Amino acid sequence: MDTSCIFCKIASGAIPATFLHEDDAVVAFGDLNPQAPHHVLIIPREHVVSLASATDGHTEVLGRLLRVAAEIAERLGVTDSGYRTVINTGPDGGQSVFHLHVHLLGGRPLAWPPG
Ligand code: DGP
Repeated sequence: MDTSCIFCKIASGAIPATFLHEDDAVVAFGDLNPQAPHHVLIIPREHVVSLASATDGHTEVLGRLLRVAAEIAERLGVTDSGYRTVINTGPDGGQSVFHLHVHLLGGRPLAWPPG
C-alpha cells in the first residue's frame, strides 16, 4: 500500500466507497467524475503505478481486471449495447491517478477515435 495513493485508500477501506466488486486481488467502484451513464474503475488492490510498471508477475491480476470489467458490464446490462474498457498510461495517455486502473464506460455510444 502507498499511503499517499487515493486508490490504495479506497481499496483498503480507509476512504469509504461502494464497491461494485471486491475480491482478494481486485476492487471496483464508480468514477468520481463519470463520463458515461456507467463509469466504473476496476483496480488491483496492490499498488501498481501503471500498466507500464506491471511485470510478468502481474499477468494474472491483469487478466482478472478485464474479467471483472466484463462481469460488471453484464450486471449493468450493457453487454449487448456494448461498452469500452480503457487503461490510460502516462502523460500522453491522460493518466491522472498513478495506481493502475481499468475504466469501464457504457450506457451511451462512445466516439472513436478518442480526443
Ligand atoms: P485516469 O485519468 O485514467 O488516471 O483516471 C482517473 C480517474 O479517477 C478519473 O476518471 C477520476 C477518478 N478519480 C479520481 N479521484 C477519485 C476518487 O477519489 N474517487 C473516485 N471514485 N474516483 C476518482
